[in-house]
Amino acid sequence: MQLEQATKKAHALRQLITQYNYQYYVLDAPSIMDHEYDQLMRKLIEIETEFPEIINSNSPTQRLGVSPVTKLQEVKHLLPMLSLANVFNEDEMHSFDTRIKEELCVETIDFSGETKLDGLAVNILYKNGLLITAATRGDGSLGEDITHNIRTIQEVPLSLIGENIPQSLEVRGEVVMTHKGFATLNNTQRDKGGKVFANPRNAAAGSLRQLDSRVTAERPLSFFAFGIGDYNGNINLTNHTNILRQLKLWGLPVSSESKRLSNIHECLSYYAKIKTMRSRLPHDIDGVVFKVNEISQQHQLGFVSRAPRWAIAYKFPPLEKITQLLGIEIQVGRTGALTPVARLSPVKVAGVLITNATLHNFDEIKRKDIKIGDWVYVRRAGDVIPEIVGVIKEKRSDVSEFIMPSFCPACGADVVCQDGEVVYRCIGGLICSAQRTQAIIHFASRKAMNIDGLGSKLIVQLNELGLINTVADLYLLSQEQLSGLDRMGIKSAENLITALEKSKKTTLERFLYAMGIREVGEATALTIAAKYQSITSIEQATTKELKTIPDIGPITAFNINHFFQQKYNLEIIQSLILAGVYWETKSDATSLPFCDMVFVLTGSLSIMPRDEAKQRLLMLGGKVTEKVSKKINYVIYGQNPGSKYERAIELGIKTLNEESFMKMIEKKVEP
Ligand code: 9MJ
Repeated sequence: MQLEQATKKAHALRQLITQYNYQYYVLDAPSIMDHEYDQLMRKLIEIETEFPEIINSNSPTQRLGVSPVTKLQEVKHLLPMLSLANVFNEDEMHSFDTRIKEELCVETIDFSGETKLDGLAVNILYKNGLLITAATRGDGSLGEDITHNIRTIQEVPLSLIGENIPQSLEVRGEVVMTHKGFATLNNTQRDKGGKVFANPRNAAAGSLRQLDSRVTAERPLSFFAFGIGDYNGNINLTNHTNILRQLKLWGLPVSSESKRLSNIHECLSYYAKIKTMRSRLPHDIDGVVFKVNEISQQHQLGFVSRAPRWAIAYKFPPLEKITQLLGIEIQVGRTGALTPVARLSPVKVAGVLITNATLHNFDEIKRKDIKIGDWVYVRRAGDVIPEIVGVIKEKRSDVSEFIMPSFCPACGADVVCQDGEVVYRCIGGLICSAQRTQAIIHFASRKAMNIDGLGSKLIVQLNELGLINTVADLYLLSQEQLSGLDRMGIKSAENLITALEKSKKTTLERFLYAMGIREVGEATALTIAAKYQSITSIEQATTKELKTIPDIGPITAFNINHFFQQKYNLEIIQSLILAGVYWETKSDATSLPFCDMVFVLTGSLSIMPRDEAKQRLLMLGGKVTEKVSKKINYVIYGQNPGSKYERAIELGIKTLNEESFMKMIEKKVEP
């Protein structure tokens, strides 16, 4: 290829890639498959490697810096970056509305409402459509230069698209980290002994202040534009809604929740709506921002002490509060695992009174250096169990160390911690009433035997009264016994008997899951049930044989085999069957449509979780494995399929995208 041709080709590829990035990140509507996108990138890299002189810093191949910066330099914002004044209740919102109406001498005001992202505000300067610098807010006038890190965020365009691109444009927005990204990051950090972050905001801030952009590139950061600063171009932006629309047209991601609101009542309804959505959003928000929509009115109102008078943040109650740790109690689980639970001085977090928080395990107490009597930050995000985020060391006085007991608090049996495990366990097994109770709670749960109306309180009561010792005793309970219990009338007793009766008809996989074997979740139970088809065959399976099943590791295989070696467990199974528990035997495996066919799943599936896809294939007689070899019948690929997909092409194995896969499992025939 000649230089001229290479330049043209590279330019066309860059434009295509920018366009596909835009469709993916901004419009959330990808129009090509990930591997096709990867091919375009690869082609561009090839050309740029052959003709390095045509590389420019805004090429999509150039997101990563060559070497770390030595220090974050200062950057002056062209127009100061303002912060927002806050309100915390409806009265304050009404005062804000009244104040600006009076000031503007108008009867009604048009607002723009948007979520208040809880991340880090940044300012990105584009000149003639190219990203030049990016900086933190700093003191509002001077920020820190984080251009090298902002460039690693895929959804931030390195060059703008569309029409009427200003000669100079400051884009204002927030960098956030999703809850999922935050959890993954902290797990990785924990595994490699690195810094664990207290919340997604701190993680985003820490990531943006890295000197080495290769570290930032590994961090799951997102960006949303919420406004502009200085701009210079021949486009007249007259209201905030137009600005957001225009930013999106220029290729910048904008929150999809923003809405034009015509009065204070609509603002209050918007606040209420966003508040109910809060826990379902992928990232933290700490309130809602209302902005006077008309730019001319914004100018008229101006600003005071670095905060615009035309905007307000209506904050949500915080997700984190400070309280005192009164004690640490131990809960014994179904498998004997001892979980420390924090007893807290009651505190209202995001509208809910919190008295307990999970401490996960002993290691977590050590790692977070938590002592009884400490003042701690408690966080409650969405439906997540409240947890202790950290300790306020400065407030520490008169504290005591938590010591893991050597004996089970429920049954007095020894507590052991096996080498390499973080979990301490009671070795009491079924003599431990706590383990027994938890095992019965698990047996009755929805995904197991699904015994409607048999909750944990009732099970504890039945256990304490000596009415049930094993799960099989549940089916021996009489209506008279039940109606004599606390908060149980004749009608509820009758309902429970009916529910118990109904639960007898089950499936092999549910039954197996209900046994509560360590490491055997629903997916594993299904795999085993699909493979063996009968409880007798499972009982006879050796550890060696179980290990050969895809996704069953040596520990799970040992646990399954060990469980069925126990005479006591076999007796319980026998009693359950005698009590009338049954399931229909599936048809012979050889008659299933995909019998003996082997599948590999690769890439992220968007139609259904990978576990489910796997289960569906197993149910139809197929096998699912990890490695691509000549023995594989189909490779099913989702987004970012990577090397397994490439290997399949190399070996000439048939590949199926998600759509064809769905068709195949629905029709139960090969495509
Ligand atoms: C956040 N944090 O989501 C503003 N913000 O506007 C939104 N912050 C802001 N707007 C002017 N949506 C100053 C700050």
